[in-house]
Amino acid sequence: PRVVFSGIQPTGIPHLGNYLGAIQNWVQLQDTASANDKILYCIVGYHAITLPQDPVHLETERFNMLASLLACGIDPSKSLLYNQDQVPEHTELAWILNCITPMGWLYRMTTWKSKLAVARNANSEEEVNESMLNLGLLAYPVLQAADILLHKSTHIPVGEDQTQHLELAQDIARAFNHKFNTDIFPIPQQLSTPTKRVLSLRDPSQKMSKSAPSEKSRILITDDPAAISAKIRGAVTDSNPDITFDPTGRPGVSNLLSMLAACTTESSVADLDSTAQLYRGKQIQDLKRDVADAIIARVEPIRTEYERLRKDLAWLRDVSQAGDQEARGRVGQTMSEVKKILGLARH
Ligand code: AQP
Repeated sequence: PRVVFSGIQPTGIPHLGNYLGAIQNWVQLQDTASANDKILYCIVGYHAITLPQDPVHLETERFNMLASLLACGIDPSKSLLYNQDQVPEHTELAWILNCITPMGWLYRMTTWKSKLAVARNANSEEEVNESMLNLGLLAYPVLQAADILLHKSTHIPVGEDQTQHLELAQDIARAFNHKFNTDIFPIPQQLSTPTKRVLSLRDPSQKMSKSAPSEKSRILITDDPAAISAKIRGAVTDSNPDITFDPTGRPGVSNLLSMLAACTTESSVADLDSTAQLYRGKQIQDLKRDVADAIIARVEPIRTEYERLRKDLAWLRDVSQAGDQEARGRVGQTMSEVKKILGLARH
């Protein structure tokens, strides 16, 4: 049986990258799971607080994320959907894993390096070095490994930006198993979608991200048709008028083609060269119009469902509390096994 697990930070409404790179796959895995599989998705509040968060805002974002995931098709009768921050074993296991993870592994993470670069740019006046950033930010991927290993997860559907973190989780699982001569943790495998990486509409050298300053850089699953059309019309491409698929040389236009394919084809493998051929002799505006229409067709039902669900706070609370309770019930066994292995069993 498979244990499918993934998480998302409550740091804003999900964008098309989160949806096409991860959430859509979560729904598909949930809907095609066999009776023995376990499907778990969580909202990772403890990851969100590795950067400063306004508490009132964070509370709202946690509900927004819950409503977003439900609107995208996560079904609490098929998947266990819960809040990581309401299950203390996540941080308990993270502490244990902190104690076997060399800091060198963490300093190598590109996410850590980019957070450091952002901090340096924001404080260009003063010298910013690693020792001035918070420990939680460095340990972020260890908490992620704990999230995964706490459920003995086998399959992890995430976007390409998470590959390095997932490899670290595999290394930590192997290190724990080896150190204590056990096979308690399966080595988790990454599951990717064909649209592994959706790019920013303003700067196609970057991934689409919730935290990028420009709202025009991302399409939210709650954007209305007019907003989607405007953002796609403004998407940065290049000066070559031809429409060709070349992700390295022409990331902007290639991003439009891959979003189009992801929103129109039902099959899991999109042949982007042949999508590009359909636009031979046409203009970038023609492509942008079709991309916007395809995204609107995908997003509009989600947006409407989100609006409906977000008003039903009582139901959201019920779903969330039931999920948290079930999750707390599931993790005790693994934690007891881990503590026994360490010599920390209850007397
Ligand atoms: N641009 C992307 N393309 C494909 N997949 C993506 N994911 C994120 N951005 C893209 C995938 O979405 C899942 C949940 O992301 P997250 O919120 O936990 O992580 P993140 O990488 O921090 O996402 P953001 O949107 O960029 O948020 P901020 O700006 O707050 O850091 C993951 O599976 C991720 O791979």
